[in-house]
Amino acid sequence: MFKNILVISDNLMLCEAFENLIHKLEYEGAIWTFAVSPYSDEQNFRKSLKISVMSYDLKNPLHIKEIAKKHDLVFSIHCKQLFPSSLVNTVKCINIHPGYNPINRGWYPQVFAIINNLPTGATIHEINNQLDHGAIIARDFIEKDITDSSKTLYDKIIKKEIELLEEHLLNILENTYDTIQPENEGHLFYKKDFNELCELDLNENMTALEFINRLRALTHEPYNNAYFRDPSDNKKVYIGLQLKKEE
Ligand code: 0FX
Repeated sequence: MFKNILVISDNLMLCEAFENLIHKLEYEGAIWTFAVSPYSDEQNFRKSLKISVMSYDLKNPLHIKEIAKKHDLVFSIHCKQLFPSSLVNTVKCINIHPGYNPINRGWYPQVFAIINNLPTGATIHEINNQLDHGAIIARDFIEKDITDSSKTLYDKIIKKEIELLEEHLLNILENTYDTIQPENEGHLFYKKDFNELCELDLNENMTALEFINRLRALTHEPYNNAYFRDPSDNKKVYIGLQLKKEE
């Protein structure tokens, strides 16, 4: 049974959902703390959450020492910093990943699932020393449709992450869960792969399907992702796609 639990995140919406789950759980006697990384403003999180909120920089060895001393379980629910070995080798750390491991490891899984026609979903896994490689506690697919953009798929994935947490949180806290090892290397994509996708070459040849997939994979309101350069002044022109199936 874990008693001193830290939830590190840069995603307020997920923290709110997680806090609701904690309140619904019949798990007495645990001390819960939330924390944000330096990418987020903790005041903003404090305004919306009832549980106390810290700020930790996972690149700071003193912060790692403090986390390891105070906590016996740490969740990453979309924390933008990597968990260093010094932390994952000392305390049990668990990640909620917005992709189906090992098929969609790494950055913005739904984007690469559309581009590469891969299934996608969500995974809860133990964190080890390699990105999104730890033993899998729970995972599930979501339905992917030709009308999905990055944003509509992402919304389905977040919903699935919360469902998986709802189903498995108590077993995790009681340390009674089973794990399976990822079957293979799957796919791993990085932020730089995403950045490269965003620049469209006006002379590139591709099928209409490939072009539609590229644009819907990069359509995620409110962000400006896909762009081409105006040949007259070299300025970026952002482009998104609207998809609507007939009734
Ligand atoms: O919190 P999060 O949804 O998660 C991301 C990664 O996908 C995940 O693999 C990693 N573990 C986590 C730490 O960071 O990130 P976000 O809120 O910055 O982005 C949410 C979605 O928004 C993303 O899947 C794609 C979209 N997006 C985001 C940015 C910043 C864009 O389309 N363009 C962007 O510039």
